[in-house]
Amino acid sequence: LHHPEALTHNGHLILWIVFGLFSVGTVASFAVTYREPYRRRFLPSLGLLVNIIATIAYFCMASGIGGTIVHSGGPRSAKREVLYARYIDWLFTTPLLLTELTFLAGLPAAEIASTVVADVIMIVTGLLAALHPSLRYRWGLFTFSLLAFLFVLYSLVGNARSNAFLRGNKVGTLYNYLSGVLVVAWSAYVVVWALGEGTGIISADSEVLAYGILDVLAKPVWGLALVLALPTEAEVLLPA
Ligand code: RET
Repeated sequence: LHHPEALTHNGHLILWIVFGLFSVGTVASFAVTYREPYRRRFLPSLGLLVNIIATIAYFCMASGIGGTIVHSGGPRSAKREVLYARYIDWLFTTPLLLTELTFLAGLPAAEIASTVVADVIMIVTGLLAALHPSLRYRWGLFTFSLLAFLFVLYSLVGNARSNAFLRGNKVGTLYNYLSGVLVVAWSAYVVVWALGEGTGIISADSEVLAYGILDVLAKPVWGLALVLALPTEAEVLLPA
């Protein structure tokens, strides 16, 4: 590559569009949270926070900060723009999303904590993988990230699922649905990473589009589905 694979005008346009979608998601989450009485705002307010953080992250990326050109040894991605701002967003939002889902399931606090810690390790090693200048070591860090991800998935489909069914059939069914969508959507991030940052098979612009679609699905759509489908049995009340 003679020129670094940087975002073009199209990439920035997509980032602004996703910023717009998240702004709408934030307004919707705000409305959904504050129409609830105070004690019922725990789950919706986590979703609101996720949308606020992502809106700010997309504003930064669209307006041209939060990216850096990375030099890798690989043939396809010798120089490429990596939007590290994503990982800062994910560092806060993925724990919040997991907190929503595991509280819904009624998972014991210690297991929520270990799931969230694994998730943080996943994001931090994923960021380091994206920034590492050597393609070989990049896949080493990717492997750490993937192992942490597998731990997260294991606790979601194992213990958390059985806990959700202990809270009743309605909660179990909703949990099954939401965790199923989560497993598929989150796994798709790994595929996009491998095709984008990992190998340079897709352009930086295509990567922006793919992550944009996944982010809108995994944050506002998924979060609003959780809150709007919540049966009374599944409420997580704030202390009185
Ligand atoms: C990376 C690359 C390294 C391997 C793994 C990854 C997983 C990322 C995930 C991201 C999820 C993001 C969400 C964001 C917003 O809602 C870092 C791509 C395992 C699972 C859900």
